[in-house]
Amino acid sequence: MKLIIAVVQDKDSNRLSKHLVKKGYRATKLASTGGFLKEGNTTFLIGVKDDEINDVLDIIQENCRSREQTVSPVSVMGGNVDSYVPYPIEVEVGGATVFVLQVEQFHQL
Ligand code: 2BA
Repeated sequence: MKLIIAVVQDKDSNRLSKHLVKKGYRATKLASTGGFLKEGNTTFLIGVKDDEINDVLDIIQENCRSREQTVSPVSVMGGNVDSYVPYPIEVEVGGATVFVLQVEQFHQL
């Protein structure tokens, strides 16, 4: 068994969870915050059998888009005067950042 951890943009999270449920996959959604932008995103925990990984990765890829985001200097640097950059910057966020971990044990007690 594997645990897929996927960080996705909030805008994609409802569509992704709908498609996961439709295909019979169980997932937990956690409200999370990106360390760089300090904005909300959604982290999915998805426990799957080894042979289901590629199918779930496809579902994630189909339902998560990458977007350009303009970030104001203050929100990036958290208002730190020493590291202040006086112009906005563009970053490309997502589709999804995905980790696949080996699960040692799985219990539902
Ligand atoms: P954030 O940390 O808020 O990052 C948002 C986007 O800002 C990133 O998009 C990337 O394009 C840019 N970015 C992040 N750190 C940067 C840096 N040090 N310098 C320049 N640009 C930077 P993504 O790479 O698609 O990441 C989207 C979200 O996925 C991240 O939000 C974070 O919540 C998560 N994530 C990405 N890589 C991760 C990692 N290695 N470990 C844990 N979470 C990660």
